[in-house]
Amino acid sequence: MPNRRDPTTAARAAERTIHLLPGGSRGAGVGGSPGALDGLPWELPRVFLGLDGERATPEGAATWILPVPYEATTSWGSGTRLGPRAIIDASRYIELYDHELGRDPSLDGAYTFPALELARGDAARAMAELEDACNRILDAAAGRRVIMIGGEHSVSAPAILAHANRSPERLTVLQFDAHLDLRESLDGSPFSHACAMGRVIDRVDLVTVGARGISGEEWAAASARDNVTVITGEELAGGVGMPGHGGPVGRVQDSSGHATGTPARTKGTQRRTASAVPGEFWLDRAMAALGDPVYITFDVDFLDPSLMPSTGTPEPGGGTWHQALALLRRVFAERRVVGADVVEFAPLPGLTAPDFTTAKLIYKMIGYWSG
Ligand SMILES: [Mn+2]
Repeated sequence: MPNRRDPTTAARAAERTIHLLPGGSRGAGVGGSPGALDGLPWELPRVFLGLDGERATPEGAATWILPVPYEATTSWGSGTRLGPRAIIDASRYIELYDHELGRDPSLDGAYTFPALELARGDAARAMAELEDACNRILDAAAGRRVIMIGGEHSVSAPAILAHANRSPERLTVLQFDAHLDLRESLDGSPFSHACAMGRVIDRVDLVTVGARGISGEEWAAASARDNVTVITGEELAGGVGMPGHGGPVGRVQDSSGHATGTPARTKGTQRRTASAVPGEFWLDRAMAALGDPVYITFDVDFLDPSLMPSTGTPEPGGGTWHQALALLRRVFAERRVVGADVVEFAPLPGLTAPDFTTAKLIYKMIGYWSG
């Protein structure tokens, strides 16, 4: 665990203290206190990365973190309402220097909003409140990166709609998920976490990676649409994805690199030859199907439950940490990403590694996004 109170940090903290005083000591949690108390060994602020000073202010931060601990329609395991707090707590122990990038992305700053508390007992109203909030936050963001932390997956739909409504070009959603979430409704609610993509699929193109818990209805819906590309968990593992099914493999690109909308029902042997990196054809196929701009929704159950048990509907056979980063790295490098969320994290008491994994995933996204 990195010690944020190392000499370098302390020196920076001393600089910050000068303009925080008197009486505005953010880190101390003793607002209005005499400045002399600023030097006490207070814990790091309970905000993303534990930042303080100018780079943790809305104006001074290039990234805004929006916690939305909304949980209403969970199918099995519960606890996504506790997700944002656990992620934020864990994020304070991330090593801020990113050796892959050779820099410290936190220097661009990150501001953490208070959590949004949406209407309870009325999902339609809650979703309307969230879409309104996203619209107003995106207006205020003025180009800053906004990352929403769920909460259950249903929160993604209003955020995606807010982005789609303000994008002159058609938006592509890149979904990391064990599930397609393409149901029309679940348990009588069209706003269920299992319907998040079903609510937006008429408005956006969809590339979904890691699917392995798929209903017959969803598979049929995905197959019938040419704006949906599915990369299954089997395909991630080097298989061909739903062997014998054919299945929805979505758009392909012609030689100019332009998406054609032609169903790419390729055979496994052909697909391998096109890959620059053997065994990673799925990565090329995901990139080929991705339009521009892109919104990323990352359901943590994309990750294998051995790595990510802290989620409501875990499925075996998921993606690895490095597969997630490999795709994220390319998407941020090769597309214009307009927004992102990380959802469905439900902390398990006594098991902190998944909290840290999710926090670090968000920090890697910030690093790639700012590259
Ligand atoms: Mn899921």
